Amino acid sequence: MDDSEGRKVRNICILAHVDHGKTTLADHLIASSGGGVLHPRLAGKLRYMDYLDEEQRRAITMKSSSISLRYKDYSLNLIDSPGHMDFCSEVSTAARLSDGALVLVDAVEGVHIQTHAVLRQAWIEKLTPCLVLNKIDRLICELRLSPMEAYTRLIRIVHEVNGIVSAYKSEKYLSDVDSILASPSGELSAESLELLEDDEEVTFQPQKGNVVFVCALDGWGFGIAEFANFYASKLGASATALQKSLWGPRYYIPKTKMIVGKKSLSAGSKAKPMFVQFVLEPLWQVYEAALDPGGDRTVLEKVIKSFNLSIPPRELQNKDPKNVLQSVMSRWLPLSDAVLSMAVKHLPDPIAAQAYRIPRLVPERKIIGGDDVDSSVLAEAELVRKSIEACDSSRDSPCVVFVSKMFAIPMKMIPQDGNHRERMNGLNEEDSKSESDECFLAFARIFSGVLRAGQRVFVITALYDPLKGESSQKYIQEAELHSLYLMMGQGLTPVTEVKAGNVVAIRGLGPYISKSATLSSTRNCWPLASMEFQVSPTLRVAIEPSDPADMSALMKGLRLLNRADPFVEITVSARGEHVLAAAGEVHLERCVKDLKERFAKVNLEVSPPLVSYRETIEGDGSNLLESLRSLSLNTSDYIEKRTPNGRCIIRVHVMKLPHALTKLLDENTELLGDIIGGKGSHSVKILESQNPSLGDNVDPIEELKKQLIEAGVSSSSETEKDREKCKTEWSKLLKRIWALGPREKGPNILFAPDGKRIREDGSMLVRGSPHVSQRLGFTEDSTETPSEASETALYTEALTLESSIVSGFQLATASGPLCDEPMWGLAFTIESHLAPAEDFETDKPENFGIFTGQVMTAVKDACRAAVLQTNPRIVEAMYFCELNTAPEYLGPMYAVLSRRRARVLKEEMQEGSSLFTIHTYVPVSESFGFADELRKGTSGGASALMVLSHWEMLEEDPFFVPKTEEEIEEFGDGASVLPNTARKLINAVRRRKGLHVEEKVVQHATKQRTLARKV
Ligand SMILES: Nc1nc2c(ncn2[C@@H]2O[C@H](COP(=O)(O)OP(=O)(O)OP(=O)(O)O)[C@@H](O)[C@H]2O)c(=O)[nH]1
Ligand SMILES: [Mg+2]
Repeated sequence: MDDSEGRKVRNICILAHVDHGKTTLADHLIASSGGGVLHPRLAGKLRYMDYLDEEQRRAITMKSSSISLRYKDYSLNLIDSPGHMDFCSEVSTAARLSDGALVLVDAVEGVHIQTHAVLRQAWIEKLTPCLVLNKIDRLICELRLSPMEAYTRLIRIVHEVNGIVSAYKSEKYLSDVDSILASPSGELSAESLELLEDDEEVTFQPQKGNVVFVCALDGWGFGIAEFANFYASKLGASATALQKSLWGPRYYIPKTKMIVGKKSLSAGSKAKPMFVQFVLEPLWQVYEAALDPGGDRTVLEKVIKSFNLSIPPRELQNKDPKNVLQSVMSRWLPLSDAVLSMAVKHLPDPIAAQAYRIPRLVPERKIIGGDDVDSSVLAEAELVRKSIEACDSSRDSPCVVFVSKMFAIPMKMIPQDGNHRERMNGLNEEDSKSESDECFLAFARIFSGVLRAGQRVFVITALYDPLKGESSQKYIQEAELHSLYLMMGQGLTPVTEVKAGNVVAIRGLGPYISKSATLSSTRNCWPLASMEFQVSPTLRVAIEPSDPADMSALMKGLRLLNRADPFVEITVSARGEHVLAAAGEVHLERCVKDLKERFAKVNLEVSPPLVSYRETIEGDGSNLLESLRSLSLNTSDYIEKRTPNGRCIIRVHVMKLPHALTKLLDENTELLGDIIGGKGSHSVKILESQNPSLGDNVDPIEELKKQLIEAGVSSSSETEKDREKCKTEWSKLLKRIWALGPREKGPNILFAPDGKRIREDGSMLVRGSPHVSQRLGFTEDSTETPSEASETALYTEALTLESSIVSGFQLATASGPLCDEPMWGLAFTIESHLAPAEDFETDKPENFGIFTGQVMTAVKDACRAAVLQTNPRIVEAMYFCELNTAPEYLGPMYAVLSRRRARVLKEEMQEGSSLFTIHTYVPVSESFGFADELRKGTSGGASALMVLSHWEMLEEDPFFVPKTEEEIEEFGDGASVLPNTARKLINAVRRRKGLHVEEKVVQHATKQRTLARKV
């Protein structure tokens, strides 16, 4: 195999918080190495990669797109990604196709919410990162920092970024929000500066060469190496020695020509760190010389002379000092050289990268037992995996490609080559026929082999398992590819074949893939692991055409949109509405615009956002022990229901689960679903968990079990004795988990009742089975020892009723009593007693079907009634929100926050600048139009970014009516009490769902009368 070609490839994505300058940086790289698609003078202004109208209009990137560049003899695929939270799914797409990442941080704004998120994404996908500190010019011109202050600021940012990465590395998994809340507020004492010695473990170190300092707007930038080389001859030191000392507390003593550490400095010495003296001060001088009205122009000339820069005199005579400065700086320290030389040196080639990314790409599978496994299939699948690991680009190796998203571009943008026109006339042109204006392309990377235009491939979805044979066939299709294109931003260059390790756009997969997929030349191939998304689409609206006759156009449009946008979700609600789920307001707005103008081309009505809620009961579940004691049904409140025929009596008790437990169940629904659904026991076990929280080599099931036990106990009890007691009680209870709900994997638990099977009156208890406990391994498979009871017909009937009870529980937890929203964090114990059939004449065997239905309904009603009786509460979703504002806008900003029921977590002034950063929680229901209102209220002076954070219970009682004297005094006698927030939310949902709403239309007739004024 010829490696040399592959070794010269780099797949790089640019990641950063919104507006930190990714697209501007990409512009300069394209201008210098893009083969002339972008004129250098336009670089930084054009934002070439933002070719969608909407992107140019809003000046933010909304999708990731790639461009092929040539630098020296390297070929680079550069992927620009969006920084806005709404489009973070595009970051996942970009990260999967790359091997290395340029992580940008704005030197003025520093680390932000999305910086955390992209660093995490890079870490999950095992990308090698390099750090680019951008907007250095703002430190000089805007903040007017001295070189020494700028240095402290830069050190702090590098330190902070390193802190985030090391937290991920040490497998201390933190969600985005956790990591922001946990991070130190950026304080860095003088002592800790001392400790910034070279430590191999630290990821980003300017002296290692993986950090560059740039100004993307003006097109200049440098790493330490540039300066080290320059000073080597001047100071008579070796470049390597200088490289090591140009960052951190190293000082140059001119007298002795020695480089010393801080300790060796004589007391009172005014020496500055070498980075300040040799790097920043000259920069500052050039800026002052050029921009200050009385600046010393000779400094510029000195720079031009000593670096031998050839600048056309015309540019130097430009009236605008900024242009002169830019001409000098961009030639002295060209941005693209600094960034690209770092990229080819520090970022891995695909061959090196795939070797260690393989556990993430194709997790290793271990065969346990497995007599039914076809060994030849297994051998080939293993071979394919090896070939991916080696990034084998020889022609006879299997071809494996990962499609990370589908995107639509207008048909007229597709280059029309001869070969292509031929195909247009052919029979195979499925997508051009049905969707004549839009063409779907797959954004993909070849991981092994060679992909050719026109090749036949298997399209494999994530659920495919080659070992399962027939039952897995529905997850695999065969397709013929059309053309392959190298991407140049919007432009496409047709190519006939592409080798492993490259990024490509593929045409002809439109009908086969909706979001992402694996392509393979052989059936016997594992699908590549799915990507992980930072958030899920949460903003839901119902959509309908303005003219009902356009329904079919809308349906077609929705189908196309669903395919063209990897992150949008289209569903049909129970009431028959078409519901579109987007990641946020900006995303939603773009989706609607796309629908109107490109995909459906009809006028649309968009409903106000549909917000989801949860229902629960009062309390925080912290006193588990207490709840456990009251669980024994006799001592506590329960709801009793009887089936209409009277044969079955159902008693339901409900209690609140500890918060930690609810959260755990909520976060692990997928894993739990797999375990309970039976996947955990399959002969093939995925060794590496997809969940980074659980590390690389931990069995996810074991880990989950451990956490389940802890979550139950940790919340309660002060004393050690109580703790122990609670633990024993809780572990007993863990052996009784019958089901989870809703949909068998939600955050609500059904416990099997504990009691005597046969009561005195001859009725039989439906015991249920601890099905979930067994799956989780809390209890053995317990087939009961047969007793005489099991012989009877009553026993058989009781067994049959078990599934009705579980179904009733599932229905109840899926829609609670307040407003038919799912329940949250509740544990039910359902005790059903079945009386012998003889006592009921009406009960004929053929009626048994009806009877099971009655039991299901009774269970559902009883569960809902139990919740209603136990002080129900509404739970709402919360956003974690980061705001940035100048001090003069703090007032208006707080006004907006309080109108939105926001809870402020912290307010902090950013070190070295006058900006404030505020962290708050904002209820999702209050978040619509929030960013807009904020912008208007503060004349654009404040910006906000939100991530979905958690569910939170509203303490307010939705049914509150003042009863005691004090309450009546405070709130009035009930007639004039305004509905509280909880009640308002519930009513809004009920009204939307067409449920009955108890409301007085005329609230106070007397008051209304007084409103009429005599004229
Ligand atoms: N002063 C200064 N401004 C810069 C610099 N680099 C970028 N900008 C400005 O920052 C703004 C955002 O730049 P973009 O390149 O669009 O940022 P982005 O990271 O691509 O933003 P998204 O794609 O929306 O996340 C633009 O107004 C740029 O002109 C810089 O080095 N100095
Ligand atoms: Mg951008």
